[in-house]
Amino acid sequence: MTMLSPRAAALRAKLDVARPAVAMAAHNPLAAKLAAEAGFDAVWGSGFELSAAHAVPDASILPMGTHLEMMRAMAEAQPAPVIADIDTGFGNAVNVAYAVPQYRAAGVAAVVMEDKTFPKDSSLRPGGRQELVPLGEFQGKLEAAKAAGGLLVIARTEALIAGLGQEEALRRGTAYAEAGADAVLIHSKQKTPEEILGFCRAWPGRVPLVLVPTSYPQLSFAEVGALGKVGLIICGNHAIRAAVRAMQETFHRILAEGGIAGVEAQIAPVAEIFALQGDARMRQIEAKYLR
Ligand code: SPV
Ligand code: MG
Repeated sequence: MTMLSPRAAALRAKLDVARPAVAMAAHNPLAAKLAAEAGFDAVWGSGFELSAAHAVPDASILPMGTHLEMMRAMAEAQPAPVIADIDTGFGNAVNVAYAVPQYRAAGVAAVVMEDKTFPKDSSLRPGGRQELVPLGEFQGKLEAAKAAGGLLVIARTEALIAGLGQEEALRRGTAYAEAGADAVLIHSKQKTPEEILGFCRAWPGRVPLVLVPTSYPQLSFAEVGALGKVGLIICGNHAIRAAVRAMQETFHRILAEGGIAGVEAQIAPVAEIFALQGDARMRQIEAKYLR
């Protein structure tokens, strides 16, 4: 089996159930770089964010290539491990067997694959279509993903999202760990953390859990750490939500004030954007090679 890449190994080392790693969502390389600069342990290559950035629903609308090239660009732009959200794996186990090596080659440290049917619907969408594939079928998909080697494979069960209850969620999570998953992502859209806390307490702890606390934001990272079961917390969509509000406020203010002077103090200076573009590196290249 191919050895873990350095960034995959670094991510694995950070999946510490006593002190969970924290990943921030990103939808482009700039957001990924800002997440790494802020100090997040990893970057979440969110399908929801990328879909939103294209102004389409998170429902298997964007082609795999669009997501894959964004993950590659995000991995190139900054040093933190990228965790790619590959949704349902773009089809069955055969599709997974062809897709995951491409993600490995793109430099991602981990893939997260969920046990919903293809095409998927967003887990958080009110009244969304939440149908799961049979447990055995998803084990086959996980085995196909693991066979690629070189990266971590995180299995995500949508049993709670689909309303199937804790017992089914535990049955699936356990079966996915047995199929070789390096961690199990358990998702809930309850507005309070009781459902997820119940699952975490009942989890036998065979592999670390992963949480995406979007719906129950009152649960702090310290409280998650105290459970001793969770290795990774994903901030699922906070880059795109922050960007949307910041752009709306700036755009409205410019039109309302009839000029751009008023927003000057609230937006990033142009010099900061040059720095984020890697201007320092280009100056070195210019000095060395431009004659
Ligand atoms: C994503 O960010 O794309 C996720 C998390 O998969 S959620 O949108 O909550 O399903
Ligand atoms: Mg997603």
